[in-house]
Amino acid sequence: MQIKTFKGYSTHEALKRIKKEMGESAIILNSRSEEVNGKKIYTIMAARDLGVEQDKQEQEKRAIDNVENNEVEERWYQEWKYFKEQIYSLIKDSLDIPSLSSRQKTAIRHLEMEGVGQDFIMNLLVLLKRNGRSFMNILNNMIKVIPFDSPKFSDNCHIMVGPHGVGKTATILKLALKYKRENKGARICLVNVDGYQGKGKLLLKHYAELSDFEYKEIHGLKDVAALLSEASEYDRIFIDTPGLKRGMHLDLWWENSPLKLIENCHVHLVLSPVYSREQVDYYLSMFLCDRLSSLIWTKLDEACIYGTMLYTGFTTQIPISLFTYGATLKNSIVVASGPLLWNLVFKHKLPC
Ligand SMILES: Nc1nc2c(ncn2[C@@H]2O[C@H](COP(=O)(O)OP(=O)(O)OP(=O)(O)O)[C@@H](O)[C@H]2O)c(=O)[nH]1
Ligand SMILES: [Mg+2]
Repeated sequence: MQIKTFKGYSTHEALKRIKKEMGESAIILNSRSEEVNGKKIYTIMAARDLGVEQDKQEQEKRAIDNVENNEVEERWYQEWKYFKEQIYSLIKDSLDIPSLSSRQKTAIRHLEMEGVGQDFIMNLLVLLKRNGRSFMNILNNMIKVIPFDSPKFSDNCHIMVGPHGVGKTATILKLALKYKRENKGARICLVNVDGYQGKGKLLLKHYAELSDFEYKEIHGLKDVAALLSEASEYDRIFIDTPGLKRGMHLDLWWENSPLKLIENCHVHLVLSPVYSREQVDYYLSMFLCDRLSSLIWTKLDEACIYGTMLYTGFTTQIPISLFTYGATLKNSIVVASGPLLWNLVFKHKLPC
């Protein structure tokens, strides 16, 4: 797809240019006028689909380039990881912190066993040595938690991204039902960009019918333009996306997706503590980018350790916003908070 801005001394002139360059199938995304040196200039933003086939070819070519670059990066990463482990064991032994109580030492050992990773432990030890503040204060500063219902996430449009099968569709349904329960008469729209995923699409459609939500599908720019023109009618719009192919990156996928027209939205990366740190690293290499607003952790009920949540929160500095902890849609979702997180990590206590 192609998006371009056209200018003219009249809308007619700008439209003529659009027609000439983009053809009859072009769609108008927005238009505005401004005065420049006393003359009115009309600016129109238009878009056209270059065709699914061309988009697909471009995506595949870029995916192959990515795989080649990733192999070189992977070798560097493994070497660097090895050096870091050596340095870590040397520093850890020499880092004598007399003020550490036996409870704190036990807590640090527990965090190590949870799999938070060496960087996390090193940072914690250095901060404890440097300013000796309360242990929990330091932990709370290392991991950001912002509840999903905080004003920070007040835009009505929420987009879920993440690996296949992590629970994106289930989380959207749980969120929509929760929002409806807490806000009587709320207008909620469920949107499927998950074109190839029959099951997710059917689930969204089914629950939309049952629960009186609006249901929409996005297949191209026109659908997004239509959604944007109605967006203010909804209290919440939840958008479901497909998992990404190996070698694809969220930024690249986004660039080629009609979703790129959406400016005001929150993009949440959905992950689960059942993944190992290596698996999380792999997913971060696919999804980590500036557009992410929060981390949502699913399948807490299926995990036996929770260190990857701290590892990811610390390495990305992206706030944790939401937890889900059950395969059923009822009573299995809660907005994140510090106490819930630490109860999970230190006591393995589920939020329910
Ligand atoms: N136990 C448990 N199961 C969950 C949770 N969240 C989702 N699931 C289950 O995980 C499976 C996959 O969930 P989906 O919502 O379809 O996952 P998805 O990310 O949308 O998957 P794709 O659309 O295939 O990428 C379903 O069987 C869900 O019921 C959770 O918090 N706990
Ligand atoms: Mg799905």
